[in-house]
Amino acid sequence: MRQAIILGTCLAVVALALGACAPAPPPPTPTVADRSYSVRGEIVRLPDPADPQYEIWIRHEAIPDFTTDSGEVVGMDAMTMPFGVADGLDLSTVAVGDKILFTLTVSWADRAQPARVTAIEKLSEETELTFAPPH
Ligand SMILES: [Cu+2]
Repeated sequence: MRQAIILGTCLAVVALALGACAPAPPPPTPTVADRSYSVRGEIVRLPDPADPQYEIWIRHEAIPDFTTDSGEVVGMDAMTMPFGVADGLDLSTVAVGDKILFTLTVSWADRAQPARVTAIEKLSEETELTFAPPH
């Protein structure tokens, strides 16, 4: 009797799982390989641990070889914008206003947050950053 109940429960779970899987959309196809850029900038805002987005705001210098999700090199002007933060990246050694050199890793397959900071290091306060558009 007890085995019959357990078996019945298992079948119900399997049926639910199949039902949930049936209309799944096809997985996104990454068109461009992951790419990393070495970028300099200044920290404008650190991520709020309570915010599920967990983004760092950086005023960054131009990224001349920035590549779109279709593989086109379009570059990115200097600007202030948010970036995702790689899991486990230690931000305890940096503060708002710090000049930094960071690695920006762009993974277009990650539709929710393709651009993440994967490494960060503090530059000296005397470092001169350039935010003017290139001419
Ligand atoms: Cu930008």
